[in-house]
Amino acid sequence: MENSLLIVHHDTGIAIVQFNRPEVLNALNMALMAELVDTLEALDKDDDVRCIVLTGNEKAFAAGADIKEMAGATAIDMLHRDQFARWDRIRKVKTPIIAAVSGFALGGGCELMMTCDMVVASETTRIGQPEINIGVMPGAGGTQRLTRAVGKVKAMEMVLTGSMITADEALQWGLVNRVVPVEVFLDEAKALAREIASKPPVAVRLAKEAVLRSFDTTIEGGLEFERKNFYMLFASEDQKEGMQAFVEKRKAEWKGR
Ligand code: DAK
Repeated sequence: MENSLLIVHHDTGIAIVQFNRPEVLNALNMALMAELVDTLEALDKDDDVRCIVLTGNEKAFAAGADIKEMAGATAIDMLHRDQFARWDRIRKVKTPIIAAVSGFALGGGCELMMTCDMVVASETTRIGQPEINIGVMPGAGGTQRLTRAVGKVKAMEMVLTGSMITADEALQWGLVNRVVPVEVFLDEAKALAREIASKPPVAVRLAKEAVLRSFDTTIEGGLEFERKNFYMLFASEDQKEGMQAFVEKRKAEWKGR
């Protein structure tokens, strides 16, 4: 499937979704975001897709929301467009999403990266929340997800100065899973995606859901949720198969049921 704003490739068990606005460093305009959310939701319903890789190109994952599109808007325009409601739908995608990041991941690009479940970054990655430099502030998780990921003082510095951090800093700060040479960042992300795609799909989805729940609940509520998901997996054929295969010392064959 190929069109102007996104390119989607399917590989065994995984899908790769690539932003396709290289001329503006993959700035996230409304049309692209609409297409992205629809695409992710469609892939989420496809049983053959068990992990998604979201990527840009070597120069930019995404340099943020499209400033030219937002520049003249009033608060009421922004409210009516409600383009940002779409961002919440990404959080509800049950299939794991890996961001394969290289170059700029700024503003909304950084926020989108943080909405993903894991991040493979190239050595040339530059991450930041530069909204302060254009008279606004982060609006899609840059004050919340970033703070939870890196802590108050580092988030405060990034948000109040708009300065960018390097891939190595992002690794040290827990924003990305690994940093690899630029030539292989997409391959590494795909390899991680394939590994996840090889796991029992129902368990993967319920485990992702439980990890994400930790952001929205107390430890007690989260542990309760985790336990219920754990019990629920005993209703799956894959649990029976996985444990039986272990006992019989053979490789399990997952059915996704
Ligand atoms: N929007 C539109 N165009 C952009 C862009 C952007 N964010 N970033 C880059 N471009 C365009 C440039 O205008 C230029 O286009 P032409 O002039 O050639 O037509 C082209 O991409 C190449 O950029 P540069 O010539 O500037 O390239 P450089 O290598 O010199 O500089 C840069 C790269 C990334 C440092 C620079 O382009 C830059 O500072 N870009 C802006 C970064 C930025 O401020 N990003 C934050 C935008 S605000 C929300 C959801 C999301 C958001 C808010 C709320 N809710 C759910 C409530 C998000 C807000 C934002 O992201």
